[in-house]
Amino acid sequence: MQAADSTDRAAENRMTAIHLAIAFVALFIGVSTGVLQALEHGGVDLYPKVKPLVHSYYQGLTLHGVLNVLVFTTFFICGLFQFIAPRALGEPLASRRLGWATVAVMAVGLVLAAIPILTDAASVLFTFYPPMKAHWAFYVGLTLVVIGTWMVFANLVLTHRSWRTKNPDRGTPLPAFMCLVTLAMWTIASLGIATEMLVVVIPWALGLRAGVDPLLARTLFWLTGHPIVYFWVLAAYVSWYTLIPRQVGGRLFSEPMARGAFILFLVLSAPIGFHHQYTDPGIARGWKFVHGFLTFAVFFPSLLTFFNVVASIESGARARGGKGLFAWLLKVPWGDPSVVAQILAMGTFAFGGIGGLINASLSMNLLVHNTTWVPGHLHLTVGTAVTLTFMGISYWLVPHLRGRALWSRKLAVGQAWLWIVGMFVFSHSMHRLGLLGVPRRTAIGMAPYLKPEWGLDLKLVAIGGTVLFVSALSFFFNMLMTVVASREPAPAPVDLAVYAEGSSGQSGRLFDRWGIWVAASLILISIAYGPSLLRMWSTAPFDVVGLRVW
Ligand code: CU1
Repeated sequence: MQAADSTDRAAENRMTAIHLAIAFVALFIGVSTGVLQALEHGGVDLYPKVKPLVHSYYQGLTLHGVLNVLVFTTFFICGLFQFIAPRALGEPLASRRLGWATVAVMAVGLVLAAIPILTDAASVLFTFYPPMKAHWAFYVGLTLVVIGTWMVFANLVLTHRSWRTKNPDRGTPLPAFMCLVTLAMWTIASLGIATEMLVVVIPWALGLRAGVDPLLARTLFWLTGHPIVYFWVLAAYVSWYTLIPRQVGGRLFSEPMARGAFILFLVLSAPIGFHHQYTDPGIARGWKFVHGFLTFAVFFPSLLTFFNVVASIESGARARGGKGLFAWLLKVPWGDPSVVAQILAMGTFAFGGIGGLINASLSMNLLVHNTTWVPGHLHLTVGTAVTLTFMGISYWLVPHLRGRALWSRKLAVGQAWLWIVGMFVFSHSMHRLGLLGVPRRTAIGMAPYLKPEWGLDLKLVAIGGTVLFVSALSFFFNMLMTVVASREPAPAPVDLAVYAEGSSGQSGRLFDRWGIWVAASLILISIAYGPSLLRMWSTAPFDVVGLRVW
């Protein structure tokens, strides 16, 4: 068996480091405009002051959305998966050349998309709903980033294949299995946005098509736009399932259940996008109901995850001497910033999940649709469950890549708690304001319909947002100091190979039958989307001209 040698690992580490560095720069700019938006809601509009850099609230909001939820997450996940999967398989990354080509394609895409955003030629927010029309480079750039994720998937599939030839009878090691399932789900789901870009939006942005069809574009967008949330969340789950149990000194409660949950995500994540379009005309009520039902179904593997991971943490805490019904919680290693950040992220996700069920309810959605409730919800899910988990991962991964210990563990633990405090204030107020009817995606400070009863919560949005910004700054400061100033050697890395030993059972093999699960996913998508998309496509007049509303 030809295992990966240290030169392979050194090159892979460099690749991962570049992905992470780009992700952090994106996050930094994203949170910097984020705090401006929060302050604007609280009545402190700093946008006129930063005019040379950012022209308007809406350009800032586009930067915030695109950089945080599209760029930061995608680059972080691509770097993380190319680090985890080859190690779990004990193989070198199949093609280093493909790996570097991926970095190049994604970086070029990012630059192409960033230029029109920074020059205020693409202030269309991260959902870029037509007929709002951005410069073509914005769409082409984002498409290249998506293509980069497919290249990561291809590289990991090839890596898995060379592992398989040497291990014909074993189940795929759990961390690698989870990375591959996540990328398979994402690759299938991203066909929606790829079609939107290549067939509908880019020809229109280039002037090859006179008009666009907003409903068709939105439908294709949400075919990808909901599962992209699972692309982010599953990357966090990979860490919760495979690393946290070891970090707390325990073991995963049930490995077959973990694999089963991921397969359910592969099958159920995509055919549910209509829950973002309950108020859209032109989609039959019955199909909206089907998507609503399936959205509730995909809640189930998240429940399995919560149970499995919390049971694993409990086993670790009990192994460290924890006792009682809840007193074992005291034995969780609360001084380990990586553990603290991820456990707090997980706890927050429970609230995000409950809010998600409200969003997904056909009737209750009408109350919260297009209000600040929705970004309030998003900040619990992608803004905390995912982001704080990625920060927690960074607290061990960046020191490992750099070969130096984390600069300050205390600052890191404080940062995670500060994030939770800031997010609680911010998100709770956003949810409340949503129920009072405050619109999302809107510069509220200049709205003529501002109501006095919104006042306190709008102030709390500004306060919560500022606390979050301070927390983010301390994260970046710690990362920077780890890279440039830390002198102590990094502690031994988390042992990813351990699951390579434990997963040779039959259940591993059963879940490795990719063909069945991918086919099930494609069939379900065809059923849930086929009739509606066919009708939209055959009746789309493509006659809506582009608007520049900013
Ligand atoms: Cu969704």
